[in-house]
Amino acid sequence: MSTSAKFPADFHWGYATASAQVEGSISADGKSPSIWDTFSSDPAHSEDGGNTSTATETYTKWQEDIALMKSYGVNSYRLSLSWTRILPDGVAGSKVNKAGVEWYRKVLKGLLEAGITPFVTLFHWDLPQVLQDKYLGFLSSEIVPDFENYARVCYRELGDLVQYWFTINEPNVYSLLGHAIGKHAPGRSSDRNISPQGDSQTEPLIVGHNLLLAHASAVKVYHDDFASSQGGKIGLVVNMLWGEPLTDSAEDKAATEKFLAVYNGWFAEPLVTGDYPALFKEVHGSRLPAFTDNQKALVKGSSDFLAINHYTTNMVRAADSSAAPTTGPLSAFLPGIEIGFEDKDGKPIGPAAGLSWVRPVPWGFGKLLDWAHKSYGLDIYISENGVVCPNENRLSRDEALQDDFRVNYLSTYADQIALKIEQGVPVKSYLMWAFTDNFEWQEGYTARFGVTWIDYQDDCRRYPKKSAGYMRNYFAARLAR
Ligand code: PNW
Repeated sequence: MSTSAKFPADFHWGYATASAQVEGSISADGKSPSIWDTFSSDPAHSEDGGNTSTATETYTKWQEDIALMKSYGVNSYRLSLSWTRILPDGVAGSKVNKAGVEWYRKVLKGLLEAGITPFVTLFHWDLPQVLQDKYLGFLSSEIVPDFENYARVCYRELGDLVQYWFTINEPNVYSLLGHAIGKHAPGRSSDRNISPQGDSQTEPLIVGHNLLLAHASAVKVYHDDFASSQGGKIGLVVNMLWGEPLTDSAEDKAATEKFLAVYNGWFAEPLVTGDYPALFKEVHGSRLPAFTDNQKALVKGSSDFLAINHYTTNMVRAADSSAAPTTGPLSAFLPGIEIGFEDKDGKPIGPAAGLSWVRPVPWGFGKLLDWAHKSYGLDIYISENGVVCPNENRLSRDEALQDDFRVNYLSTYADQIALKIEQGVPVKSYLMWAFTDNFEWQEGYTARFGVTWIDYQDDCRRYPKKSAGYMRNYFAARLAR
């Protein structure tokens, strides 16, 4: 590495997307509905009534996308597979949809020909609706063999083109937003104004348990039957927040430990120890399903690396045990703490962005990298990181293309990675969210996370934002050759 290089030559950088958020063409070539196709077809379920039916039309525009990405200088790209394109009937033993497989083969080959390494997520939340209808999806342990089968089909049909697999995206967010808060598919919650069904205290724990077992089973299949011939790596993607105690008091420090164990540790610690963090068990008591000894052995060591999606930092303080954070994914799930964006003097720890739950706090990212390295000791892949600029959706196109707020966010977060690599933290990738603006779940199309602006009024035409060029130059100057 030359002395000015900050990232090793084999460092992976680029952008990320997910099938339901970009593909569109939701009934093309034999695809069946996912829970997000169904859920978003009700306009009440998103900010602007948006749904998955067209998204950014990547299903038809994939060649243009690869060319654009190449012009951005990236060496890597993260995408996800739509289960319902590959196995429209969902269940184990059902027919593989050749047309769906072929589409992904074309995309993966196109990426490789452009010199871009694909990182492929098996499950980024778009569960087959048939499996939700049949046994309530991840609320049932029946999902485990069906997911294992789906994973095997993917390795068999696509694995010759893939060296990096992510099993499941953000099990914590899928559990909490889908089964406690109820704002994500399948939309279950204790709040009867939101859903006729659900129990926010127990269901996320059951769903989380089955997600971990599904993940670990899919990894076992890869390790046993594919890793030696295909030579890839595989692991889980966890959404992680950094939490900083509001004061030096023992109470605030303890509350912060609990916050980190419950949000980050819930899915990360079992990968290493085969069981939930002690603090997590303490918080949830008998509501938490227990792993059998065989399951512990299956889950322990089930990730070749730790993939982290990270967006922001919260200040944490101890609160009355009946209080719960009022914002963010943990609301109504973690009593006894309060979170916020102000320090003890009431000063904001970062400027307001275009979404209330994200604020730029680059030093928090640095602390998270240290903590994750110390806690789990695995190689770290940053699989998402990004921001929405203030008012971004209300700006004209020309204004939105000058996304200095994002330039600042992405470059200062990338600087933290460079710093931590220098200090010995094994960070292997920086995959930013997102390649283009896209369908942002309950925000519909109103939250624009992309480094590419999408004109939803004009055939989803793509326009590079300033950040795309900035990050190309950033890595051109810092990546060792
Ligand atoms: C992640 N929260 O979701 C997902 O992996 C992406 O699909 C998504 O587009 C991206 O982050 C931006 O939101 C999250 O409320 C959704 O803390 C919500 C939260 C976190 C992550």
